[in-house]
Amino acid sequence: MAVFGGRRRADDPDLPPGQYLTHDFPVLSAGPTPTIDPDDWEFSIRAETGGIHRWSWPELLALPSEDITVDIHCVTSWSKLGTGWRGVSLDTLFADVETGLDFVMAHSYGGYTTNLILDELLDGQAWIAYEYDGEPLAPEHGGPARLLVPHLYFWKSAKWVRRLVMQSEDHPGFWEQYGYHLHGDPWREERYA
Ligand SMILES: Nc1nc2c(c(=O)[nH]1)N[C@H]1C(S)=C(S)[C@@H](COP(=O)(O)O)O[C@H]1N2
Ligand SMILES: [Mo]
Repeated sequence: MAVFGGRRRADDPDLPPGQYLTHDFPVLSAGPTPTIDPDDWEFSIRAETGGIHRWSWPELLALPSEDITVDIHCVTSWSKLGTGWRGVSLDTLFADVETGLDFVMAHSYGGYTTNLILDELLDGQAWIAYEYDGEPLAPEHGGPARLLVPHLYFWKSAKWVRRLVMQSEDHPGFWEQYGYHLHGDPWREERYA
């Protein structure tokens, strides 16, 4: 068979191993899209010190925000390069949070959870995103706001994020309990445990 012609996506240096490029924006949700009235929306961070840090929707929008252009990689093998978001850095949200714990469980409206390492959410690595491509984030993509952790497989970017809870151990979240990797680095192909 001729081997000429097709450019192999796997050889694209911007693509992690085993990923292919898509120009669509697939929707992957384990359940229905929750309806969240911005008046009822809140985001919180809970640390072991008992302190709960809470933001209403207007309070979130009043925080300094950033334009973010990043590549995203889904464990089902699609990658999308140069996606554009607007949101608040987790550095801003964690600024006044005192914690000695290393791990975080993200909880979403609707019940989805995913586990993360606090150090991997700081230093410009993660955001609460509320715009995509210059528009309010669509409900099916996690609107009004989702976690954005682009250096990990996209299942870690919890849609409809509601709170982050500090935890002393790296307990598995929703997909991690079904065998997805606890960490999920696409460059190391940490797909399944
Ligand atoms: N709350 C919630 N967040 C979620 C999911 C989900 O089912 N529920 N799916 C995850 C998975 S597996 C992926 S690949 C991305 C998909 O995001 P998208 O639908 O905007 O492409 O969201 C992640 N965040
Ligand atoms: Mo996914």
